[in-house]
Amino acid sequence: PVAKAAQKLEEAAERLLPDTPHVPGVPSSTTPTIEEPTDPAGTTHPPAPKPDQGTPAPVSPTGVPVTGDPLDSAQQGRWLTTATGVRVHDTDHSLTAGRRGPTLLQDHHLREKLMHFDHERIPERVVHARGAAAHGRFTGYGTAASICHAGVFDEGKETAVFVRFSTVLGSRGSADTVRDTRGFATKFYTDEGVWDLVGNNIPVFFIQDGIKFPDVIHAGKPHPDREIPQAQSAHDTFWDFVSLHTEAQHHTIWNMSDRGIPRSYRMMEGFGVHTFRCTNADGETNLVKFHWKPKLGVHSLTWEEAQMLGGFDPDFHRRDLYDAIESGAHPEWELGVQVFPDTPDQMFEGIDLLDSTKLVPEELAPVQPIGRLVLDANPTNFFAEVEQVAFHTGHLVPGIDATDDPLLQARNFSYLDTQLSRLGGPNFNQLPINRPHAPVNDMLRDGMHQTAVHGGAAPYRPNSLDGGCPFHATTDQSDPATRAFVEAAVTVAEGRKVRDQPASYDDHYSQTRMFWLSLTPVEREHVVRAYTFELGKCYEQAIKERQLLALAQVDADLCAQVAAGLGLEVPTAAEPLPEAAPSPALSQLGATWPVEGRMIGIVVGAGSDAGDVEVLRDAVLADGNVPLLIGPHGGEVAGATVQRTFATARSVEFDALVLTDAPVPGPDVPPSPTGRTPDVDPRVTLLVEEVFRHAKAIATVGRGAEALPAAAVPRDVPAVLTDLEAGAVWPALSKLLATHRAWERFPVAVG
Ligand code: HDE
Repeated sequence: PVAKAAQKLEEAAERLLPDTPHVPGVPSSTTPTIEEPTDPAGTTHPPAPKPDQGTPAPVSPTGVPVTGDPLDSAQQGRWLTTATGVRVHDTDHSLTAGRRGPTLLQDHHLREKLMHFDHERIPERVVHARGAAAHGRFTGYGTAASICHAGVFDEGKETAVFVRFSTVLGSRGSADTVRDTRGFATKFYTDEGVWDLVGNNIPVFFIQDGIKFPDVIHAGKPHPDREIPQAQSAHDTFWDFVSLHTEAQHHTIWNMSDRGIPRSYRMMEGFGVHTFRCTNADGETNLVKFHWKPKLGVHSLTWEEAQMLGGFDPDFHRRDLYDAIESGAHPEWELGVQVFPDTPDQMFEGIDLLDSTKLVPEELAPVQPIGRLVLDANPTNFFAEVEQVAFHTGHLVPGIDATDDPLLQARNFSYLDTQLSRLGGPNFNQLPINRPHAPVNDMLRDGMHQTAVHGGAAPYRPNSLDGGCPFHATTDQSDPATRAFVEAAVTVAEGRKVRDQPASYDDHYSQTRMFWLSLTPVEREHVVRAYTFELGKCYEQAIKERQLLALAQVDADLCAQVAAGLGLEVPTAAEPLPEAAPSPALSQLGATWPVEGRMIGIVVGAGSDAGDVEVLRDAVLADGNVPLLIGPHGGEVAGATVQRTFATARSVEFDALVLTDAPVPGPDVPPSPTGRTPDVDPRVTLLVEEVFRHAKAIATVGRGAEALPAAAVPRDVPAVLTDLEAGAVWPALSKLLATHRAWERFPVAVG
């Protein structure tokens, strides 16, 4: 009967599945079979470390040894587990019915792994999506006491901070070096709760009233039909907006200047932009603008460098910040304040302090230092910290308060609102990066992603069930350990409800012109080129013409040069040009600055002297900068390990270049179409040409100077130092780097 049943089964199978090559359990002699592997785990994988073998010491990109137990990067312990802590023996193979059969629904490990992966992304920030951040500490000088009683400014008081830098327009994966404003947001975890100073690297903003924010951002973001261009203002909708809303002209000229393309987050100023109100221990109020002044000075990329980096190293600023901190060059800023009397009109020297399109020149109100910020630790996990950090202009502490600036008022609504959808519920302040370092007793309960297990029965007050807890703190401000946050008791302007603005908001050009007049000739030339490039990318003639009209109100020379570049008529200014005087503090040039965390490219080849190379490297390193050896191939050259090869190096990565050889073309250089073999490797020649064109310092030792002629670099020009002793190179170079670039190398076209 068994044989009969088997035959019946075979017949049935043939009927039902005539094309099926192989019915399980029914041998078929006519269909090919595939040999199955004998080892289900696969034998082709390279050997992986075993749990009891230890793990090789990790290496960092800056060559700094990574210390600590590698097992710390695991969450807990050494064994892979499911999310519920059950140990897993195989995470590479799904549970299937036979080796070639379907996957079983029962495979919980597979389902859990995919479910979690499928939900790894959260909405990116609607603006400032692309950023990088670091931990650090802020130390008060005690000098703010006369204007502000916030404990964070007390002398010697140290407060933990987290700072996130960002671009505004681009998506999370966009390039760092685009022309844009940069965010500079600082979270102070003070003893009296979190204070967020959510600023930018430009002291003014595009609009005066927050109700226009969605409009200006819609105009700056990619066009809604094609979703291009990414992370740019060089397109029609942006220029359409700023030429129609001319209050944006002041912010726009800052963007068109070198401030729009910073060399590094470490080399940017930061500004709170709005005016805030501070209260001192006697209850007196003052109006205040916050400034971050970088220890390393304010420096920028050239436009060509910025564009090249967009391709060669889109993560340039993120890498720079991380590498500098890792290599011990901890970025520093001084926090300063401009202080203005809290007068009823909230004006200072004719400048409306509630108008965020205006700044107060430092010559009229000096920036007075009140504390120091040092960033000394990189994030451990980008998503958990940089992505999930939630800043808010409403996060204020006793002593610091908002003003009626309509831009700030709108921000106080917007940040909470956006975080609700970005972080998926109302409990984002419980995330580790947002958690205050002060005790929290908030009566906020439940909701999505609640992680606290609240005790007590009465989350309301007053109550008689939880011993009356929590209690109101006192409005008496004398004891920081017990006082509450109290809004400054200022009189609010009264009037009819209106949708209108003060008359002072109509001045859109006096400070735009002041900015232009404050720049040196080379900085002005960059502004002209930036406008010409950006408007040249617009296709709508009317928009270019309207923006030229706006420029005519700023400066006739500026307008004429941009018009010439666009091939358009120079319009006449509709109104007389506004009165304006230069503010020297607005120029980036003319001072010297400390040199730290700079990248020094050192070209080495077969003709380099190993002793020279060692002396050079050691001097650069000892002074807190990073030497990067560039050789014809990886491995060892001139007795040292090469970090970049001629194939991987590009000039934009280096702040200065040292040539220790003039290497001949390597075997990996394709033959020249002319049939003539160049004397020097053409990739080295390109390095030298670009570094020269970007006004960066060049030094040569040994045979290095022989590489200059191929790049048409003369010897007797500023910041080209030839035939130095190795020991003399770094002292000379660091002196040159203190001014960042040698602009004097080139005659400037624009006066
Ligand atoms: Fe923001 N801004 N902003 N902004 N802003 C955001 O909040 C907004 C403005 C700034 O690294 C958003 O959490 C409105 C001025 C920084 O996480 C959002 C207005 C300044 C960051 C928002 C402004 C800034 C943001 C998007 C006009 C300089 C990044 C994601 C009234 C003083 C913070 C988020 C970070 C982020 C709204 C204007 C700085 C949508 C409505 C002026 C540095 O809430």
